[in-house]
Amino acid sequence: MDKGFLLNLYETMFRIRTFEEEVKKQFEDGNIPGFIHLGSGQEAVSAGACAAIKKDDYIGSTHRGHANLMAKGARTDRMMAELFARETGYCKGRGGCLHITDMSVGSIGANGIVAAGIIVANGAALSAKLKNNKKVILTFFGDGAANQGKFHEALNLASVWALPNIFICENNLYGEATPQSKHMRIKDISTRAQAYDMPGVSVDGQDVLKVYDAVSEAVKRARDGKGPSLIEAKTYRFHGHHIGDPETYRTREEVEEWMEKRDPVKLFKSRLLKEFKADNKEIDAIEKKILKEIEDAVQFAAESPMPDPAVLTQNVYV
Ligand SMILES: Cc1ncc(C[n+]2csc(CCOP(=O)(O)OP(=O)(O)O)c2C)c(N)n1
Ligand SMILES: [Mg+2]
Repeated sequence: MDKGFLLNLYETMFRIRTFEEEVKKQFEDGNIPGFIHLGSGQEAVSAGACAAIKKDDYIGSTHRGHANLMAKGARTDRMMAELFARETGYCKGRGGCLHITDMSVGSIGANGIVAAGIIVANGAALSAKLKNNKKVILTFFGDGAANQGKFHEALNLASVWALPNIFICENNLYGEATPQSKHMRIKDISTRAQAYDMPGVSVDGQDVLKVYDAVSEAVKRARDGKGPSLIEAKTYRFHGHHIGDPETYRTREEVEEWMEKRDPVKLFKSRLLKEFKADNKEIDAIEKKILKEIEDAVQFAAESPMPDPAVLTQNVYV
């Protein structure tokens, strides 16, 4: 594999991790209002998946969508400003964590309603099919969302109409406080693909190259007009459901084990150095660049104006 491509994957994952950890700090310092759902630990899913599509393809996202958006190429300064509820944010400070979106990079939206984005994504896929422009959409959602009626309706319709929609389940083993074993009988969510006659695979979501390979295959199929696929990426969120979650439903040991042994950023960094012969200096340069980018993003957000109360109801539906 091309080393530049691999280093780019690392850069994306390191950007997501650094951004998310900084958001946690800024929230705890009182600079960010509302609720924040972090994606630390799940970086390889977004990075690997979005590396398999083109700039003008689409993504559909969730309440835990910062990583999806960054992997698709959104700017971290405008994202940070959105979380700070500033006028310079992507949604002029009206959207925040749950609705942060940048249509210019092909994101059709995050969504605070669990699984609602899956239905909306079929619309984007249908438009691509009707226009025959060969675009595809990656639709991200969680394990909890896979129990919603909307998930089943969307997969069925996408299958019947052979829509170019690649359904990506970020299975982080919990739907809020409920472990997977208590909210479904099956182990592999990908088996649900059988009901809709589409390919379904489960991959290690902590391995960015495994995610990239699986999504690339599904993308090829979708572009060839053969319809949707379901990919389940098994992953883990390092922090609570939202910042401030007391996490009474899982043990500290479990979290620490994932952080120690299954950290996708650390795992890929060590592979880059050993297996792909990357240079320590190349990696250091990437990390330095990203640390500065995120520092600048915080400064941009902090110095940006709050929305003027007189225009607060502009750019919202109601
Ligand atoms: C329709 C609906 N039901 C309940 C909620 C409250 N809620 C927000 S996130 C969440 C859990 C979603 O779990 P999952 O789909 O696994 O995503 P994760 O948070 O693990 O990324 C719930 C129940 C909601 N926002 N929308
Ligand atoms: Mg989940």
